[in-house]
Amino acid sequence: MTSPGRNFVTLKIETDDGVTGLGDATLNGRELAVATYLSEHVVPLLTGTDPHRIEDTWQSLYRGAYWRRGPVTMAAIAAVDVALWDIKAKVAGLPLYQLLGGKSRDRVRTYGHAHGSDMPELFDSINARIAQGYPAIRVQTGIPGLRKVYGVRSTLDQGVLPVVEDWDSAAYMRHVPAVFEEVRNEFGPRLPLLHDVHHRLTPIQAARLGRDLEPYDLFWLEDCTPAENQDGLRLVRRNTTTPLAIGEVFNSVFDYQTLVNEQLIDYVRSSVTHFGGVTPLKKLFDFAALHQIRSGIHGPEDISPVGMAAGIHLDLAIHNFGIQEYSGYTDLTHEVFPHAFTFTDGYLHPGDAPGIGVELDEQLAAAHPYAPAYLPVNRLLDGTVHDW
Ligand code: CS2
Ligand code: MG
Repeated sequence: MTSPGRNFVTLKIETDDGVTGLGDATLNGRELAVATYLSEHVVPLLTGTDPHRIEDTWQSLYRGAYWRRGPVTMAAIAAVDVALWDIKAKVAGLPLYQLLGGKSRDRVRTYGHAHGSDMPELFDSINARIAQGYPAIRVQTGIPGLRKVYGVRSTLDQGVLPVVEDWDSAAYMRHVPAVFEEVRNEFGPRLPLLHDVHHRLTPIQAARLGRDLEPYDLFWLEDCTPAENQDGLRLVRRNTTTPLAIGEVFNSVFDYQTLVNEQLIDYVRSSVTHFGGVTPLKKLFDFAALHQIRSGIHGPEDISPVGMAAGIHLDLAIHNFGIQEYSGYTDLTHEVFPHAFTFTDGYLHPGDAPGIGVELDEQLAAAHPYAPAYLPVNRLLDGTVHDW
């Protein structure tokens, strides 16, 4: 575990021949649980096994635990899976994307985050992202009467207890269409715009918001309602043509079964790190492709450069790529995880180093130890807990 600006959990696997592979097991706010799951329950099972048997290892960790799915389990399995892919690709002397079928495109389109508490601040933030070359931009905004721009953390909220934020869905729904009206007027019709509702609306509210935002031609509306209620998306889908993206908190293909089979969404948002690794995420993307659903891998700062790199290899290789979220990292994080992937003019490339192309500076990592930190929690104006 290391905290070069925020906490990351990294697994390193070493073979008898001295080949090493890295995997990301970071679960924001629950890091110690995954680290312990790995060290106490997974590492003893791996010692002495054949690192080339990736599918078999995945199945034995998934089925062999008897207790299935869940973010802690799947982040731990993901770390093993990615480390083994890293090893296999290094042994082959190839960048991972070559083992996934080779490249389907030359580079990986990203979107960046813009946010502001009011319109001038938001416009400045969008202009800053455009100046950095981002070809698509996620727009989040302050809501009159609420204290904070929601769904955004500017700094690491370290501390023993989570920060409490406030929320009012009615105020939000009244305000957001007006924000997109102004953004479209200022930046024109071509700039791809995204928006994250962060699980806060009911299906009928989400349907209404999707409809209200149709004139502004969003690239996607993300997590419009808590999607463990997959049936709820039928109501949203029937009522709006705004494209929908879901899945950053999912950890298994079964979380998507209704959403994909009934084509209720347009983008699947899972990351390598939280979905059990490259092995199951490639399967999800192939399943999604049957329904013309595309990828939109989750890429916040709480996915480490190791998990990010694994995702970029997949982005380059799959046919039904949509977009990759990329928030960048602190300078120190880039130093702790020296990497072959590049970010140029808003596009990522995994690089051509053998493996996933990320190393870990263990000394530097150790100089920045884990520090307890939680995501905020949300309460309505009367004090009721709400989805954050
Ligand atoms: C967000 C995330 O990137 C996104 O779309 O929803 O920043 C999310 O809040 C964090 O990953 C939570 O750890
Ligand atoms: Mg999100």
